[in-house]
Amino acid sequence: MSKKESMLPPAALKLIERFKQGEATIGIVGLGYVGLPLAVVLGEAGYQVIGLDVDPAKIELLRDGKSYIEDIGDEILSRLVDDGRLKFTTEYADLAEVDGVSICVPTPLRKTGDPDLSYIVSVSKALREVLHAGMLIILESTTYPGTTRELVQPEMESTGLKVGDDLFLAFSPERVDPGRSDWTTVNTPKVIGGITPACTEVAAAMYGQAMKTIVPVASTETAEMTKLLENTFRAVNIGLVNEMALMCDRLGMDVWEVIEAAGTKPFGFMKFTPGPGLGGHCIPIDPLYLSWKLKSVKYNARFIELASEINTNMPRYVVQRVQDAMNLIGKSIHGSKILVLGVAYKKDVSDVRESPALDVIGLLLDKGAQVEYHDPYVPLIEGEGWSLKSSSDVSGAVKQADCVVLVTDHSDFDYQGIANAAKFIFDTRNAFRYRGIESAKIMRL
Ligand code: SAJ
Repeated sequence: MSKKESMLPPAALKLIERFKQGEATIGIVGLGYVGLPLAVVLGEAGYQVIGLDVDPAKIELLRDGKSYIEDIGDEILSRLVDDGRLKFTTEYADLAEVDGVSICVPTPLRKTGDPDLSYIVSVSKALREVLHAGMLIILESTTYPGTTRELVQPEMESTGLKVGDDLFLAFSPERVDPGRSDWTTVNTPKVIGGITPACTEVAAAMYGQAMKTIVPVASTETAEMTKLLENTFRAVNIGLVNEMALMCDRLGMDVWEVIEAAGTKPFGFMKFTPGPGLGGHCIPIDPLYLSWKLKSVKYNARFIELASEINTNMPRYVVQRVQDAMNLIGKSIHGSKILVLGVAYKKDVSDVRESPALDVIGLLLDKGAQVEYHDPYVPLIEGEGWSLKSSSDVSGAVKQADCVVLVTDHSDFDYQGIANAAKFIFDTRNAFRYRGIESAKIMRL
């Protein structure tokens, strides 16, 4: 036994042994794009896994070995289900005997823009009823520094059990990038911060059997803040490059050429590209958890606020640029046929959460345009007071449109065919020129 292990409480040592011997059972609460891949990875590592979700339809599909997450195939899922390694339930009572639980529930924003921790709170209260000595809880949901200690720990300790002695509590940020196959749950380094050092050790032992690289940090707050830095870094840099687009427009310069040239610097620079706005359920939202927390200590997180302001304004800027471009060809947006190509929040995914395309379409409709869209991944979309179906006849829609606005640069669009057939194109992603397609009828952000 190492010196470090000899400092651990007996319950920690026992739990670490159970993880290392592969005798442990793990519960996963929340079976979305984080929880389901995590359940599969832990099952593959040899654990017995019980996946819990409040949606009975999801549980029914999973019990039948049917995956609803693009990164998880039916084959691997059904193999683990058939082997009895993966079980699924809607009942917290089924977690009463597990050794560890990972909480992978959403942390959205309320309409007011404040963090919505209701899912974490409800799960903590439900888990309280099945908590037992010698159990580990890991929170994975992205949240502001302090959440694990201020919200989850009191709930756990209201049972009379003491975190760090009888049971263990840690935070470990999810780093899942949906659709990515090079960096996965297994090979992406896993940051883990415990309420106490023993909590960190126990959590590292659980994940260490399944993941290649464990990165222990000093506390749950450090782990929570690490994730927020990662995604704030992206939001701020995307905001910067979007403002570069506005500045280059003002100066009559080509921002895409500037970025390509800057991107040739082999060190000290990381390329981001401008676009129609900031979509997805991570990057637009996570930084606002941080700025909200800082307000509680009377600090104004200016970079985050400014980036959010710039990124949020990009759909309006795109529509203004389309309006100006159409004026050049003697047309107004009002009454014109406009085809929006691609509405998912980023290329080659079907997710439309926070997608800027919804704002672009809403603004075009407000200006009186006749709007159609085509997105092979998204059959139907709804905005405030409108809903549209994806046009099935994309070549006909391209031909009939007065202007085609490329919002999401899906890889499988026929860019050359679109360029040949369209009257006029506004490209918010530089997608045509990236493919060597240039024409006087193609304007860029
Ligand atoms: N975007 C730009 N310009 C860029 C990069 C992105 O406008 O240079 C836009 C995208 O179109 C999208 C939004 O920003 O609308 C977010 O894009 P993203 O590439 O950050 O994609 P996400 O939201 O899927 O981010 C995920 C993140 N994963 C998690 O939060 C767990 C992020 O940490 C990953 O780095 C990112 O995937 C990735 O690398 O693809």
